[in-house]
Amino acid sequence: MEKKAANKYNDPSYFRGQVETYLTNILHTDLKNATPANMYQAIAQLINRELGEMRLAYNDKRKSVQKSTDKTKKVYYICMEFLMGQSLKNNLYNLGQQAMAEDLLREIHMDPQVLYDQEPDAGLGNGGLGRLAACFMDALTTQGYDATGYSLCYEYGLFRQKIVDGWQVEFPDNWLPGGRVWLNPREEDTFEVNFYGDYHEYWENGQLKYTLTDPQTVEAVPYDLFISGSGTTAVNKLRLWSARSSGSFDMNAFNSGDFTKAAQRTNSAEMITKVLYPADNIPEGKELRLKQQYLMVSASCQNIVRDQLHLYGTLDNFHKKTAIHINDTHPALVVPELMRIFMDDYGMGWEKAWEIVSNTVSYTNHTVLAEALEKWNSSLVQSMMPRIYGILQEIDRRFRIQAFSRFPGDSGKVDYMAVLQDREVRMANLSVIGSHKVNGVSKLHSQILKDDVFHDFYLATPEKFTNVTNGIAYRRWLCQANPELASLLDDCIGSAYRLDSSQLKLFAAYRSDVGVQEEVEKIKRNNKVRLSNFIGQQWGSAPDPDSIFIVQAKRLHEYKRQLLNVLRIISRYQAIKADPNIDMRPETYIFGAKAAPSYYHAKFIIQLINKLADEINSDPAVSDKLRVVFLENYSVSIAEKLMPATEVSEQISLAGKEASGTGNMKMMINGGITIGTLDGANVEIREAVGPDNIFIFGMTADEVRDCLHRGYDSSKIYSSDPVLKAAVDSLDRGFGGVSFSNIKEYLLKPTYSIADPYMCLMDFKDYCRAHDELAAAYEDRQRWNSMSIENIAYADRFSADRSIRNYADMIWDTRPVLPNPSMK
Ligand code: 26V
Repeated sequence: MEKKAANKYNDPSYFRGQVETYLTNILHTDLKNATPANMYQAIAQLINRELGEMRLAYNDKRKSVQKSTDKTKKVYYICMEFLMGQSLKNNLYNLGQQAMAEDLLREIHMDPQVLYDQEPDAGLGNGGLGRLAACFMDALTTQGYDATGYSLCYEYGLFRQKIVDGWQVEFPDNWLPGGRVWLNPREEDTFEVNFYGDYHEYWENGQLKYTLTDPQTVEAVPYDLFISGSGTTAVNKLRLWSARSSGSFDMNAFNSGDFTKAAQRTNSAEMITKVLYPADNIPEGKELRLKQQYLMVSASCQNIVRDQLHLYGTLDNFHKKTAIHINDTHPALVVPELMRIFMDDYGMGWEKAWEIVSNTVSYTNHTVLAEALEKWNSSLVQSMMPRIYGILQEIDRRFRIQAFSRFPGDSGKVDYMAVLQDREVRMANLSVIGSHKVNGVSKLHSQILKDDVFHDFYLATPEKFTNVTNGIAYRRWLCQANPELASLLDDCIGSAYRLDSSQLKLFAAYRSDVGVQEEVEKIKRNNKVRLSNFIGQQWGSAPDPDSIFIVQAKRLHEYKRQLLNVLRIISRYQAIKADPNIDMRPETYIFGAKAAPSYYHAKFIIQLINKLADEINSDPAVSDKLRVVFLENYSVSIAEKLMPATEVSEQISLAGKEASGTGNMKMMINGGITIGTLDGANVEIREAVGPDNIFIFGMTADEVRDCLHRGYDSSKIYSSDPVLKAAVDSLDRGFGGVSFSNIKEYLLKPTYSIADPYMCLMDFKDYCRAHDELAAAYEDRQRWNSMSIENIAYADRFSADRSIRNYADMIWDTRPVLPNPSMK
């Protein structure tokens, strides 16, 4: 009762009145005439205002809790990417105002979905890493942790993908016009960040001093995005820095009439946050990217230190009240930057500063691919941030002394672990050395970090290493994306699961309940119809909802092996051509994938998928049995339509390469059945559902290592398997009029590295075997539906809420400042 009165926004007539006022005063229209775009704008600004008021009230609460106990900390989650997607529906859901808003829309005959679709995705990330950060903000807030996310306010998010003649073409993603409503500018919290300049070190009274003259100063202007939680009055924020020139113009140039030159300074500063780098898991060692990293890091660290001093007036308890998490190595410069601030701005000595910094910072690794481990050219770092480089040299020097005493005489090992080596700055080593905890994102991945990637560090400091398996914001990916399934769960197990994911397990009791099985099947079919209609509207040809929907949606990368999927589809195509009367259920293969623009080989695979789709879909002899769909511009909002409609979840990376995967969890919780390798979180999915509710195939990570060790020869496998050989050979003639001999060569000839480096051919036969078993299981509708039910139920452990509690307990050592009253 008190709660209701406390929030006027819950009152439908107040809500409606505020929307009407905005429509008339700002947009000069009214409820009768408002377009969906008008309504989106009006409701979104209202919700943003509501969140702002909640934030104000929460600020007092969280600060007083922080000051009154030593058991809570402020968590800062720093990440170059937050792939937020749309916000309106999520915020309405979290605030419990979705029904009220949708009632108002229905009254004016507006389809809520049409309204939600007005909102552009905030595509400020590439894929798994950035989406994880977004899911974590939801879990942090819902559970009442005091947390702030820091990132960059890219003017352009991840490129929009168009497919032209099968080939990926990139277009700018100008998200701000529609997305700006959620961004709250905070001019007054602007910080200055220095780049370049003349740097000189000198000794004075036995102390090393320095001068830095004539740096290029850039302003970092913050834009705050409020993060709502479900069933709570807590509101956290994601602070996005936007770069701006500190002096408006180069006045000398301006006065002498050189206007272009005068504007250059402004332009080059503003370039820093112009666009998100569209590469994930492939090297992109560009100067501008390093500038992005340092801008984000320096502004965030200055802000964090100022917050701390405002609240406590001292830095002495910094690591007791502050946890700074670096999400992958991109923010690793927080280590030297905090050292710089503590020493240069607050006169702290090295030892004390190091003690505080290394006990504050923790680091998550998200990839084991050697080529994706970040390294920066030393001279680039030295010229762009000379003081930071000076500090890196000292970190490196002290680390080497320590490492030598741990591994006496083994200079090879020490060089390998060092920060500065071979004229490069190694960000992963810096992150491990500067952190008190390091974690991987699934059990297998964390083990590989200990055994392999960071083995020597593990030997030296085993207590640093731990695991936190990824999780997803299931209120978005299940409750909002699949409302029919969510309400079936409400009916069966009660609605408590919506805040306490462990309750989801109760649904397993319904595995043999024929009525529930049929409901699950019906809901899946409804979702397939919706997806099929969407595909039809967007690209002209709707797949048959009675075919089985087999989905592989993720970034395009060799290690994820979309090519393995394609080779099998080709063999299916050939089998149907050879036997037009073959008895089979129609199959629809759905792909969603963006390739890094510079990743040529990946783009060829996209073209292969699209050309194969053209040929199969237009061949009347097969098109009623086989269909291939490529979802152009795969994004968070397309994923929200795709996950609920997925029946088969393809998670087929080469074992040992996929750190975790999170799409696998989203499909699972929507009742999709996994066909996959024992890689990343698939291992734990199998543990959760048991071997009968998943289709596992292929080599294990250990077998992959052994096989490579013995010497892998793909051509032997090719020659000994006629089905595989025919599929590979068909690449020469190609599809849709385009030859893909280059891909055949990649599979068979050791041109750049070994042939078929991700071993598609090796796992092909077992992959086909697993698919055959899956097809048989699908025909037994009861069995399939009960598998589906168990997958939904046992997805409970892949909740981001659980991941965040693991981080809080094992890594940050903190507790909620405002425990969610509805959570246990
Ligand atoms: C690395 C690099 C290297 C330099 C150039 C740009 C760049 C950008 C990103 C990365 C690391 C990306 C790592 C990543 O996205 N990993 C994914 O993280 C997911 C969340 O933990 C996980 O589920 C996926 O398995 C993993 O591939």
